[in-house]
Amino acid sequence: MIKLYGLRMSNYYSLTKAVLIEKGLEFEEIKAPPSQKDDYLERSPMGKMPSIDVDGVYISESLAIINYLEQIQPEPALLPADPIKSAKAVELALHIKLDVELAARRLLPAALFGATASDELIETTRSEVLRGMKAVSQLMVCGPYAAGDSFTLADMYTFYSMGAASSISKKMFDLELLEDYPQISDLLAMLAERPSIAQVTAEAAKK
Ligand SMILES: N[C@@H](CCC(=O)N[C@@H](CS)C(=O)NCC(=O)O)C(=O)O
Repeated sequence: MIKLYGLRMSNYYSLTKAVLIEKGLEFEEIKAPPSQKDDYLERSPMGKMPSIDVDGVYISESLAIINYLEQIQPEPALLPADPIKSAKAVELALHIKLDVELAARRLLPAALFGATASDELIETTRSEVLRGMKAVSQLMVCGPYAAGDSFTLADMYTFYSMGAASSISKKMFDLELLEDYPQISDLLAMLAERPSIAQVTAEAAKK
């Protein structure tokens, strides 16, 4: 059985868990906070969560894990069969992940743990996040799902990465990130009701 390592408080752990549930795969959750210890790095070379263990083989990085899960359990598909539509869904997921969430994440220690951040870092991050949002909104179809008429991994990244970026933006820039993007807000509300995502949220609240 697949072992999923990490903590329920992590958005990328939650995303990966939601994908496992979507695909109806059996898995075991193993609590493993991020660490730089050798045994952890063997599973996840940057010491981050999540990672999975498949019969002694470790895979880190949510997108690599999802790619593996998509191949061992093609249905329900998280990517459209059409190659162009599939590439566009991955493109969108990557822009959300790298240009919005990862940009905002630089201020996570300040937003969540009271670390100090220079005015320069705050301003640079704000402008990068806004640039990322512009790129994402250009690609986001909301028809009704992020990349078109079917649920894809871009919806998973929309839910889990956009939520994190919104919280950081509110705290650090006093900015409602989604204020100018009502369609993305509506999509987030719809995704929150999706059974796999709702289950992950409920279980994370239990701790
Ligand atoms: N690119 C990674 C990101 C994973 C990530 O940033 N995980 C965070 C928790 S949400 C983490 O482990 N942070 C600890 C650290 O940065 O050392 C993925 O997609 O899986």
